[in-house]
Amino acid sequence: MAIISRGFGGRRRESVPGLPPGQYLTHDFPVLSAGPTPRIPLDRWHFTITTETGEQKSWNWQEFQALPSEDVTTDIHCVTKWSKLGTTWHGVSLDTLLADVETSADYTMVHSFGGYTTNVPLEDLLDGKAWITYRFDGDDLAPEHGGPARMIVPHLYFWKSAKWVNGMQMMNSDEPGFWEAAGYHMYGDPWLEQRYQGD
Ligand SMILES: Nc1nc2c(c(=O)[nH]1)N[C@H]1C(S)=C(S)[C@@H](COP(=O)(O)O)O[C@H]1N2
Ligand SMILES: [Mo]
Repeated sequence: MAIISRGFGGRRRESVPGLPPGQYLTHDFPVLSAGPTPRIPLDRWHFTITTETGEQKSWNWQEFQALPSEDVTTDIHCVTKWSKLGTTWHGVSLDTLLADVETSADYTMVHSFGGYTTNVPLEDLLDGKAWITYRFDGDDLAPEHGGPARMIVPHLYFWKSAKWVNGMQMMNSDEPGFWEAAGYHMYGDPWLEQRYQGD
């Protein structure tokens, strides 16, 4: 009997629309940080794109705030198995930030204040798939969730969504970031359960 009810539980979970395999729903917003929360004064904030040829494009907070921004409603999926559906954010799309950037690189390394890194293919940041957000659920983004601003790449596991983001480097070949070097998957598609290397 126990085996049958476990089976049912598994099937019921997987049948929630929008919930990738192996995930459960949470209504909290857990905090997952590999180190202390950096406090970044707005007058020291910047976001810098560096191409594979070394060209740079940079925005300070004021310049960043002046860019066109949009509301985003999206589901998020952490590799530790929690998912939140219908989260609401506000920020600038990577399409806007990358519009005038000339590159032939296929990969990027996203960098954060505090030293965190994560690799994301360039095409996964384009066409309305990624944003640098500074509001969550109608409020300024809390420091523990990445404020003043974090990237969100919600179609990949949430470790790809760098908190306290400050830049990205274009790369001709794929290289592992912080968690990827520790054994997490290089791509991280939650629908394919790409949690760890070899998944
Ligand atoms: N800079 C930075 N970004 C990060 C992390 C981190 O430790 N440092 N953790 C990642 C992981 S593993 C997850 S699941 C999410 C957690 O975001 P949250 O704390 O807002 O829930 O942030 C991701 N981005
Ligand atoms: Mo995570």
